Amino acid sequence: MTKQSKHKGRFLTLAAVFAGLTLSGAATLAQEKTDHPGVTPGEMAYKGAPVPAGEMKRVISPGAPDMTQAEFDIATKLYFERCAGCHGVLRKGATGKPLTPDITQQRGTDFLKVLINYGSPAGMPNWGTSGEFTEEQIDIMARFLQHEPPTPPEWGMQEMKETWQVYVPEDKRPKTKQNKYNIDNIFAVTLRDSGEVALIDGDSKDIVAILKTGYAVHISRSSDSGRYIYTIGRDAKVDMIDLFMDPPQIVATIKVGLEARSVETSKYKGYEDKVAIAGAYWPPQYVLMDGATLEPTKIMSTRGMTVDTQEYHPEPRVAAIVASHEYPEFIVNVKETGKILLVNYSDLDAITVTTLEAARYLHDGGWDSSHRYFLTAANQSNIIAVVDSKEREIEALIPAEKIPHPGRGANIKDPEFGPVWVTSGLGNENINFIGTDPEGHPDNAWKVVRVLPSQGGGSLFVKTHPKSSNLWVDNTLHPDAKVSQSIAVYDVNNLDAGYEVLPIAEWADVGEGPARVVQPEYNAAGDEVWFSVWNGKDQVSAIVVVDDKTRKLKEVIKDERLITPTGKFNVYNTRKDIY
Ligand code: DHE
Repeated sequence: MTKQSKHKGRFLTLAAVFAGLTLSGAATLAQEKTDHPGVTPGEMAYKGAPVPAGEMKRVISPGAPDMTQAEFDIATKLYFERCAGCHGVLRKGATGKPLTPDITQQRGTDFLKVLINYGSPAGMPNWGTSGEFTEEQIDIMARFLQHEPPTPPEWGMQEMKETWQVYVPEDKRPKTKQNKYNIDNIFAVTLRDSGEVALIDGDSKDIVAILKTGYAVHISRSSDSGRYIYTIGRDAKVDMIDLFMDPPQIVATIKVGLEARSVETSKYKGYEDKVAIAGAYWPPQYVLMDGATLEPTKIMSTRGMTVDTQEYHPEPRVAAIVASHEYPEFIVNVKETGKILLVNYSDLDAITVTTLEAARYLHDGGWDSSHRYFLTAANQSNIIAVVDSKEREIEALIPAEKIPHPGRGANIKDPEFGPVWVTSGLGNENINFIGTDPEGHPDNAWKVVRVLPSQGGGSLFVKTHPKSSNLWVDNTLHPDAKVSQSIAVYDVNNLDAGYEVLPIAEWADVGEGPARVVQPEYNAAGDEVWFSVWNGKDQVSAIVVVDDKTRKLKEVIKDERLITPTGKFNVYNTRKDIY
């Protein structure tokens, strides 16, 4: 364990060829140098995760070079695995540039081949020189990009109903808890590459159940009562787990699209556990479902105009969703249009949607400590948008440092500035502290009042707890293993003293592999912090439990079934929005 003062770690400009690679592959490449200063390997690893392609029709466009069906199939697969995350399914551009035929045909095959081979300073990875794409694949991709993009199928009520299954009807479920677990202290742990979720008893640290879910579950959210956990797979499969059963099991499932990241459940008084919502990346839509059965009731499209240039966007993906505590509403981030929707679910036959104008490209976010203000990152605009859920308006758009990435953020009482919400960043080392108390501390509200350096860039998540005086900051995607395998912890009462570094992966002793440390999560009592040691699929991973007061190792949870653990969601903290 090393004590460090303000350490200015720098994000290196290294090989940026991670998209779609396995974690161990990515780690090897991280050691290589690149001449593309706009790219950080961490960012590429993060944005470029594979997207399921699905069935698609071949589109032949006038003016584009010939392709065989076999070549088209190869290109479609490569595009969805490596390119769609940044350029969008329809190639309208997101964090990557637009790649529509009007642009690509002008550039021509030779230009595109060079671009794909060498990459660009603006952030395009060097797919050829990195050895990721063969010469033949580059030629195929250069021709493919000059054709109209093939469109994945839509996914409406019929498809949803066909995939909807209730394994245990409501009246067959137990009326009271049948197991011995303190369900408020259960953790739902994403096992990313095995398509499973592990339920771990926070008291005994025993694995209660390993449940087959959607592919690469992204998040889990608890119902307001804490009885149910809803998970969403990257493949848009929602699974609903009943924690009253012994052992807890999946009672209903539905696929809400082809690709998704968000799920939430109603929390407004009188509507607890009643309505569930899932947001999809493809098709661009969200669906309201019955909270007890997942029966889909209303599907709402997010296609429409962008907030700034007011141009039509055919693929605005749904990012973070939270449930309002002020109204029977969900707050829905629409990434590409930069709009935040307040979706009122009080009358499902007459849904009202209030559209707030924020900034592109909305991603993740969380509540301030009063649960009135929702703070969310518009990460390519380097802005934190603040929604006042009571007045139902945008309270502020706050400039933040490059690529803010809060997860749900962390709420602390800053000794100098009062209540603040904290976010770290993917693009640089800065941790931003934003004042959130317009009444008690009006001069500090909605401003970045403090910036602290973390260990470097590539940070994904920060965490604290109302009962703790620690602020934990990961650097999961930092290219230096020493940094990505450790955690920085700050004393909230003495922030200027810098941070202490805890060697989490070393404590886990998992052997070879990238062993990235990701996403701190507290237990229900707020006296333990859990970290995932996220290794390659065929390597040993672990969860490390640290005593919050002493910052000493408390337990390492290792089990051959814990394959690639990433996100962890404690039932109590998730249902009460405590972070
Ligand atoms: Fe996430 C939250 C999207 C990559 C782990 N991630 C979110 C949310 C969105 C999102 C929209 C907010 C959901 C909400 O609150 O309703 N994530 C994406 C991506 O589009 C992206 C960049 C690429 C992809 O193809 O998925 C991506 N995310 C990752 C990872 O590579 C991570 C590190 C590992 C993994 O499991 O895939 C990862 N994302 C997480 C976690 C959360 C999350 C653990 C929830 C954090 C929390 O504490 O709430």
